[in-house]
Amino acid sequence: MGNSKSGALSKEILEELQLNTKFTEEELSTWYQSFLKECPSGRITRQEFQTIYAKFFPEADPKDYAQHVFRSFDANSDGTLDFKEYVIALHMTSVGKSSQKLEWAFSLYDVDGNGTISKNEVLEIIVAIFKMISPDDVKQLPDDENTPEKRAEKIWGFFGKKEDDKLTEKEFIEGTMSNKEILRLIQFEPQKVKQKLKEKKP
Ligand SMILES: [Ca+2]
Ligand SMILES: [Ca+2]
Repeated sequence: MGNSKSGALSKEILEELQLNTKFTEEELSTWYQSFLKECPSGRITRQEFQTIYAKFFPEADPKDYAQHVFRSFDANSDGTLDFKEYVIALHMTSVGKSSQKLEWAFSLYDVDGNGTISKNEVLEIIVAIFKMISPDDVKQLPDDENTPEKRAEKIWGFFGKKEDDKLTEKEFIEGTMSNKEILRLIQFEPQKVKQKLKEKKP
């Protein structure tokens, strides 16, 4: 408030976002105004992000998954999402090319951020995903993927990895692109949340 920066996007950020996302200047400026209306501080905290998720999954427990998604969006790891991180994240997860989506998925699964994925990290994300699947839907799942452990085991097997092996980003992306089954098993598409977030776009 009273800060001249709060009303408009800086030229620098605007140019960077146009370059990275192909949104137009008008789109970004209008979007920024509605972002500021929702988040007057210009930043989304982890707590606020979790609250958004919780609203759309009233019967599930999306807290853990929301935490992981938040971490993967928080590019500079400062514990908040600014407009730039928010736009790039939404771009990557909704309209981005599939290679960008998979880069994002890699960062989601690389829980400790060390550049490789372990089997435990796969399990951790799948456990979080299972907390968001309704019990009725779990009943519909094939027998070899109806628990987090089985599903993680199946994914790991598809990559041809041994128990203590690690997956590099290249292996993850190439494996996922060449095997639709892996792609299906690693993802959870929170359509409702995405649609709601997209409504903030002009
Ligand atoms: Ca941040
Ligand atoms: Ca890791």
